[in-house]
Amino acid sequence: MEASKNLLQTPANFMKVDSLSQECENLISSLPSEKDFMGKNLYSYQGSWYYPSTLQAILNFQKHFRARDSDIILASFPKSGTTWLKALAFAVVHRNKYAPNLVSHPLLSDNPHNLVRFIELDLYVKSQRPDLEELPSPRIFATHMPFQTLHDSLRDSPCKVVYMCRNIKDVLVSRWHFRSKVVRKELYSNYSLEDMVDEFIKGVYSLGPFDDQVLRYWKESLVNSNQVLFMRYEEMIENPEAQVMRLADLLGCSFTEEEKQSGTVEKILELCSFGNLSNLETNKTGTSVCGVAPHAFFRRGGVGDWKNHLTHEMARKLDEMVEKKLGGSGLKFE
Ligand code: PAP
Repeated sequence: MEASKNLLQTPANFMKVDSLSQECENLISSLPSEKDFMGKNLYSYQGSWYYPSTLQAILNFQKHFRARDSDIILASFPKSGTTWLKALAFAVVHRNKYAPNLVSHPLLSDNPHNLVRFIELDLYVKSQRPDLEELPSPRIFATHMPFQTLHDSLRDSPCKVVYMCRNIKDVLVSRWHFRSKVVRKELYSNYSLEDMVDEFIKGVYSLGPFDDQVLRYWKESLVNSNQVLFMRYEEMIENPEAQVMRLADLLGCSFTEEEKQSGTVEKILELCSFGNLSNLETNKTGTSVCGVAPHAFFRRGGVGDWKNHLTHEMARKLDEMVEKKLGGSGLKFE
């Protein structure tokens, strides 16, 4: 705990240095290891890189989680629109209980990360066995784990998985700004945006690599479209009504004609919009159970901010890497 306080502006759960089980210690000693941008150890487990506390949480999850068929898992690579997806899924699924224009709607008084909690960055990092049995169905959880790690723990449950994907260049720029909000500057003062680009190219960074994760969820959504929905941040921006209807369809709560006519879809979109959420007191000054102040999850939103930050060469390197990894998969980024 003390160590994390020294590193972070806010005590984000994912970097906490808590005690590890013997099982986790043993596992770690057998895993490939690399240093992150602050010189902290990262370990490669089932195709992704983690800090020890996250790894411990994943082991807890894999051992103890019991999926319900009605569960909904929101998956994403960090900075791909997770907060937005959490808000939308919550509003869509619970719209009969909480009408989107309700003045006491939970999304107006609490932040999306408290209403839809992260599996490995919140629930299972705080407790080896969080009590999830009391939660009413459908339960909604979120994760940044890759499909292979998540899937094993679902043990053939047909529960729904929604994946939100975003252009790698906007993801990187968003991550860059987010990092400056949660990690003290002096700990990476020599570390440039170009270094982050190289980190992405190499694929060694917390919760990375991006391309492997995206590709796997993409393929799963193609072969198992009844269970896995692949959404894109850019499509959400371009045609949000159609995308929210896809979301509701997959979650088994399609909008009725009456709802469509009466503007329920639009009201949900307005409730969950960047403009609305980012201006709420709860998201400006509140706290979140995942250890990061909610305002850090709202910057500017939208598509293409990378053009204001990345040089032509940085963008070229990222495009080349994506083309190499995702070329031929049918998945393209502008
Ligand atoms: P996480 O994966 O770490 O939980 P996530 O919510 O994916 O974070 O990332 C935050 C990004 O989503 C920010 O993007 P930016 O840095 O490019 O601005 C944030 O602004 C954006 N975001 C948050 N809420 C919304 C929303 N309601 N609509 C659109 N974009 C949003």
